[in-house]
Amino acid sequence: MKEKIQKIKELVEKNLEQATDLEALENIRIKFLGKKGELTAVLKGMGSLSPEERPVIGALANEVRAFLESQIEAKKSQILKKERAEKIKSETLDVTMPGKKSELGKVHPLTSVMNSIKDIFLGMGFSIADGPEVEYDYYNFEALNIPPNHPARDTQDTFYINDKVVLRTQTSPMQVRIMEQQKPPIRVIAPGRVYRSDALDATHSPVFHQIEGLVVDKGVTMADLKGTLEMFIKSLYGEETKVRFRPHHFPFTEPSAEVDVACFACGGKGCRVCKGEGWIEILGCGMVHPKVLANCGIDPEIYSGFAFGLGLERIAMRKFDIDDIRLFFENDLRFLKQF
Ligand code: 2NM
Repeated sequence: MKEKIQKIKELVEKNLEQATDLEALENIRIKFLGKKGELTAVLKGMGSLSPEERPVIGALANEVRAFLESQIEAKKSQILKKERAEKIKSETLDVTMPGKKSELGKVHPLTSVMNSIKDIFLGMGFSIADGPEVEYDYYNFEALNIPPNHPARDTQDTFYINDKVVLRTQTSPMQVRIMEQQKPPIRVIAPGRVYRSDALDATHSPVFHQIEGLVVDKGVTMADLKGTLEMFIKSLYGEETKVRFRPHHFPFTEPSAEVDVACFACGGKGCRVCKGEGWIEILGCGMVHPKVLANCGIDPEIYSGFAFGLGLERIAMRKFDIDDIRLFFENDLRFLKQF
């Protein structure tokens, strides 16, 4: 039995010399030292030995097993070292190879105009509010003094989720929420996506963006409205821009106005861009209706406020001379690359 063990030892050593990869190494381990391996088989046959021989052979077998295991480990690290060296040798860097150009994305034109507008209002001390696009009918209409039969509520314009829930048609519901939560002074803009059930064409999209603003405090007047909006428009379009306020009607403001700027293309003479008007409408505004303030828990005897709203797409279309609103939403790279 001693000889058998000695033989196995020699065989393993011989096999190890020839092994060149990890797989061969593992096969050797299994063949000789594994559960069904040759050395294990020898140990299993120890029952036939005499009681004197048994401990001697047992010790020898264990000694050989330990020796062979360490031999295998040594060979293993030798092979790994060699494989690593070969890998490093084969992976030389060609520093003269031209690099891969990674293309930079661009800011979407709507985002770019939105950022400019936000910056202007932040600079005037406004904060920015964000809120739900799926909104209660109450916040979108009722609280804003838009009664049940008002044409703005017509199902032709509004996407209804159910009797009480709509996709917001303006961002002013956010301002109702703010007036409910905050005591004046309030100075906030609410930018975001709004939804109207319009057919898609060159100038209409069922999804577009609005920025609405709100200021509420003691003693806020129409003069504050005019000053703030003139400053905003001149920051956006340039200091020389001519601005005019025209009477208008909104259910949530009284009095209400629309604001025009002198056509940047013809300077006011009338041309294709302003459709002969000489003026281009930019935004709607007004003094917040006392009923709206009261609906939101603000006493209209103590506080007053002004509000305004503008559409982002129309401003961006004019700024970049884009004649089709659909271009903003199609994500055609040939379009987006130009900004
Ligand atoms: C506009 C025009 C005029 C407006 C009113 C309010 C609120 F909540 F304070 F009543 N938010 N926005 C408003 C006023 C919006 O958009 C053309």
